[in-house]
Amino acid sequence: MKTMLSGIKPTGQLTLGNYIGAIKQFISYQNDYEMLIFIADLHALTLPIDPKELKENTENLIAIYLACGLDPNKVILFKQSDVHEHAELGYILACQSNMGELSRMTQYKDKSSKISNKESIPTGLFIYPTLMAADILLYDADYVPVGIDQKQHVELTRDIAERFNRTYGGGFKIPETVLARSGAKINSLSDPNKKMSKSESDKGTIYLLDDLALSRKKIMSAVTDMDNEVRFDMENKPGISNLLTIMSTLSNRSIEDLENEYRHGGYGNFKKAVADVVISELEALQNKVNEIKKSGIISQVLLEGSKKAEALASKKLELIYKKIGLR
Ligand code: ATP
Ligand code: LTN
Repeated sequence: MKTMLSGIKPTGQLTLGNYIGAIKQFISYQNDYEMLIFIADLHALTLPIDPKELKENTENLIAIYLACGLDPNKVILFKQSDVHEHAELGYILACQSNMGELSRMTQYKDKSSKISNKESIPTGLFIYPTLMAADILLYDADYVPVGIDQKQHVELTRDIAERFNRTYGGGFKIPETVLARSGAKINSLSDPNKKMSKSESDKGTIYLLDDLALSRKKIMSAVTDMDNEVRFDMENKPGISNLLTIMSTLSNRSIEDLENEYRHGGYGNFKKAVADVVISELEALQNKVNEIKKSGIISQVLLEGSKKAEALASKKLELIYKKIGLR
């Protein structure tokens, strides 16, 4: 069976973008692959984060993974910092990468451009992709399902792995990106040309665990256009197209089907239908998350997951240490 691996950073409240673009995809694959899903908590340190908030986000993220239906009997579910091999291989791969390729990463450019004093750009933000490469390469992942914004990091992982294999005579499997079939990019409701993002909290972001009435309000005031026709056209009608994507992925209905039903019914009517679908999904999810948190199973799930992950990771790290002459 092929191996699939992915992770999410506990940097904030999870959004509808994470849910549609990442978590729902993971669930759909869990029967078909050897699957590893982790909480990328070391990655959450690349920008300043409050320790208490990091702990809370981490607990919520695991609870959400479980509530959405990731089954710990099928999937190795763990926390990155519980498996020390990630940080160790991350260092080795930082030594295999160069400043040029890391400077070209879009996420680095975006996030560092928001820091006015260039001297204070955190080094961790710069070498983030080498840690991500370690996450992937430690487990010989064949496939890495991510949103479109992460594709460049998986490509860099391939470059680093190929370079390493050439230099040291093999060692790593070359992974492939798997993009979400639809919903690879859910956009902000207030600025539909921008990704809905958990670290840029604003009225355009729907948080999975947020107050439902507030989320409904955000959908009802989503930015659209003036022509009042519900039709998918990413270029000229990004707001409506984004809402169509959201509704289509959550209701398992095709975009054409939705266009046919809502085309001439007015935007208010369409937005209400989108809100109904989103809210009913979030309500069920929130109830399950609360149950899971109360049940106390989280620490057990993580303990078992990290043992399984560690068994695989330690073997790979030993092999790499041998290849480069550390053993
Ligand atoms: P940040 O805003 O801090 O960059 P993020 O919301 O992008 O964070 P990540 O932890 O980087 O969240 O992403 C987790 C996964 O969710 C990744 O696979 C990412 O591609 C996917 N994802 C995040 N936002 C969206 C979105 N708006 N649409 C689709 N997928 C998304
Ligand atoms: N960088 C990713 C999270 C992430 C990841 C990974 C995804 C860290 N390590 C390994 C897939 C595979 C992000 O910001 N979404």
